[in-house]
Amino acid sequence: MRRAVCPGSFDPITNGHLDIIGRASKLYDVVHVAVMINQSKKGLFTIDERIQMIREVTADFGNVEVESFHGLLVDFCKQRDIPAIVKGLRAVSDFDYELQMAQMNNGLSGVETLFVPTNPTYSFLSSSLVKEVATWGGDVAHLLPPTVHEALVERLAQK
Ligand code: COD
Repeated sequence: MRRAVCPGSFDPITNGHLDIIGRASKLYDVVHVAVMINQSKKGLFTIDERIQMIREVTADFGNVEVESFHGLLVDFCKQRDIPAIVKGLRAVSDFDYELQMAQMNNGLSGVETLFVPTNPTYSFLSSSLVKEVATWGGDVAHLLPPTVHEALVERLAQK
């Protein structure tokens, strides 16, 4: 059984994330989406809300499992016998930090990182930018799965 993990904050999941998870799901038997718990940073959505949204929008792929984790990603991988991390690369600016993390993770446990070039449609896209634009009334509907967009609009209206 070939397994890989797509890790991230996913606050919330965007079409850029979804594109990478979908492409990974064609390459591996099982793709674990690992939602990082960051105790020092309060997100817009709770971890459970993020997991629920990701489960909904990845259900059709048929081989995606969604869980949270805290601590080191390599420990998440070790516990589940996952040999590969799949990351999307948006631009050269992503590369420096991603390379450092890939080399550190490989040195810690031997896990490999595979980089998938972003779909050019989403190369500028990040969860934080989407939240910022939406906060000021900008239209981000085309950048998110519809259910996630609805949840974002609703959450921002409560603030
Ligand atoms: N197009 C393509 N891919 C994208 C896009 C896009 N538009 N947006 C995001 N992605 C991909 C990237 O691969 C990105 O890495 C991933 O989705 C997650 O993105 P975010 O923004 O949701 O998540 P981050 O960047 O906050 O996640 C960072 C990690 C959780 C991956 C990292 O901090 C980590 O592994 N932490 C665990 C602790 C650890 O092990 N630390 C040591 C590292 S060496």
